[in-house]
Amino acid sequence: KQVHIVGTGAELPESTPWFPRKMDDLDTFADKVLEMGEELDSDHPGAKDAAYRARRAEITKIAKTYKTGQPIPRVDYSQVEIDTWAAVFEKLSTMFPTHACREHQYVFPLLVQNCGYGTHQIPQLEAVSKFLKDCTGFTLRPVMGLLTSRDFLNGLAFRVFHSTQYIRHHSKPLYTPEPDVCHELLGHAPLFANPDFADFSQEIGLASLGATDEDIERLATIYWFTVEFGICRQGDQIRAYGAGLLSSFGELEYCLSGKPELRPFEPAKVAQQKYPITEYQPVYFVAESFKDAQMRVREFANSLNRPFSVRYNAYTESIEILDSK
Ligand code: HBI
Ligand code: FE
Repeated sequence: KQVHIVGTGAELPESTPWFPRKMDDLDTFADKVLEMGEELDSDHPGAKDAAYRARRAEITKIAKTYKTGQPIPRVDYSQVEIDTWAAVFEKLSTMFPTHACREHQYVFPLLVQNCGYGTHQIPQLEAVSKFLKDCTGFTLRPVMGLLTSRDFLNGLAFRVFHSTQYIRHHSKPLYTPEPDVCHELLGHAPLFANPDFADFSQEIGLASLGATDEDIERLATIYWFTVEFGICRQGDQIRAYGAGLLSSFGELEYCLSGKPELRPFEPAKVAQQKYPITEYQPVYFVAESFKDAQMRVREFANSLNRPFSVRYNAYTESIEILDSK
């Protein structure tokens, strides 16, 4: 189906990859998960635990059937699951005051007050999603596991963050090879309550709509070194804002230890950086602020090879396509 570009009568080139145009187009992502959606890799701590796998299937069923606009169904977590959360929560919350950026520290107590954050329960996605919506318009959507980079980034254009709802295996509370509810709620959620960070994240999402596969790769790399592993300058200190850091006891310590290499956040360079996914990062990029990072990403996005530009209409929850670059 051809799509007209506003104000020109021109059409999107046939070769443009499909992208969601309205919020409920995101419903089509539900069953397109990469590995670990249902099956677990052989090196996953829960791979041989049939009860754990069955429990995951029970929880991911919510994401499989979830539709735009519905409240996210609650999960009644077991005591074993709550104990896993508690171990992660206790360990990380002692480090946040010295290692997390000020935006994360500002929001964290609000999540305790409003969303049930604490040692003794796992917060419900619905409560967190409602809170974020009030702060910045961001919402959470339950997801079965890893989405493709394209689908995952496209969601951000709508201020939607795809969030897992299951928890890591209890045998290794401080380790997970994939996103889980601890990573999403302790690492990601607090930052999406910050308006500048929300704008920054959406900027990456907008750039990903209809982008070529090569440009998706570049944007996914920028996402990796910011939303997942970003650090930022705050006064005379550096602090972590990336969720991969804020949800990892070991790497949170390491990234600010002076050992890894730190470089300034310049998207064109960041986009070319190779990175390991199972070890600590050898290099981190330092943002001066979320506003500055957003401006740089916008400039980078304009340099990409896409013959149209887009903007999000929050009233209609849809994407408008414009011809001017
Ligand atoms: N899918 N559910 C989910 N969560 C993520 O954090 C995620 C993803 N897919 C890809 C991805 N992250 C990134 O590594 C980038 O490729 C965007
Ligand atoms: Fe993440």
